[in-house]
Amino acid sequence: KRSHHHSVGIIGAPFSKGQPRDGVEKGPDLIRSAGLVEKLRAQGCAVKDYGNVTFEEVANDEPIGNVKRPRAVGSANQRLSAAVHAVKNDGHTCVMLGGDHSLAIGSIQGHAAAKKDLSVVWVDAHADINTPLTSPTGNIHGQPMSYLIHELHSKIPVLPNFSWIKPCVSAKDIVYIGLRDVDPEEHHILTLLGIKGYSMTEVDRLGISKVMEETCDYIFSKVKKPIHLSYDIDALDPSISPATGTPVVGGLTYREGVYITEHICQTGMLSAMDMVEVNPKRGRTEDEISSTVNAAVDLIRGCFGKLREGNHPADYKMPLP
Ligand code: EXY
Ligand code: MN
Ligand code: MN
Ligand code: MN
Repeated sequence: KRSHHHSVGIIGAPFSKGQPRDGVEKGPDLIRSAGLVEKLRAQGCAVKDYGNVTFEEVANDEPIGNVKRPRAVGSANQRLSAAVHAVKNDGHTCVMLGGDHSLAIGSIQGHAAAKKDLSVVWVDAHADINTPLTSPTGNIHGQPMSYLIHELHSKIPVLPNFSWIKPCVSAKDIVYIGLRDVDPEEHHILTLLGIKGYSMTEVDRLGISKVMEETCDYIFSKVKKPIHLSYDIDALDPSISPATGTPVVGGLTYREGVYITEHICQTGMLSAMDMVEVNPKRGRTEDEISSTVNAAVDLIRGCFGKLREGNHPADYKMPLP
């Protein structure tokens, strides 16, 4: 039984320059149009929508090495970080609507500024842990974790507009779920740092309930740190969420995806989350777009108490004849 009521602060980040495909900047408003705020209120949450972060136009954003649009990404994340910090200081659980996954840099940084010592649960087909020097594409949405982890700090070169970033997560406080497209360089980093991860192979072997039980045993093994849940919609199978920039076959089912959110919710430790990489321009039909967006909304609802068994308000009174 849960009488816990959630106070949710929503911040939109319509930003796409961490990767090359446009459309992902439409994610925040699309997720709102699908009724996110109303649905969270209907399930008993107090919701404040802080609107969208505005980003500066960056001229002459030439690559540094192979890293694409570093100045725009650095600047956007600095603004997002301040916005997330403010939402946390107002006492809400923060929901950051992306936008591409490079935004996890600002979201986690802003979260860490308000809450010392986070754990990060990263649900994604990809590990997003390339350094600027290992990245095969130069796209920063494949790199955010590398800027945030203490143990990788010495491997990160200086980039314009990145000097405000201070590593704020320890390798031992991270769990990946849903991995199935990991670059060799990333696999080396994950192994070297001993980062905990449940690839789709482990999801197949253990089942999602055991994966979540182990995930929480692991992150809560010493102290109960607040959780930052970074949810990339491409963790789900593309049959459910095709409208995304880098779909990979063999993903989480809708039910596994929702189970993760229900389990994270019941820990009572969710402090901030990201919902990223919803890109309507990558959907081939209206149905593909709505399936992706509705999945994103349902995953967020699962994080804030929606149960598939049903819910009712604690003070519910049956009508009398
Ligand atoms: N690992 C590849 C890269 O670094 O470019 C692909 C990254 C895709 C990242 C998506 C959003 O999660
Ligand atoms: Mn990602
Ligand atoms: Mn991904
Ligand atoms: Mn709860």
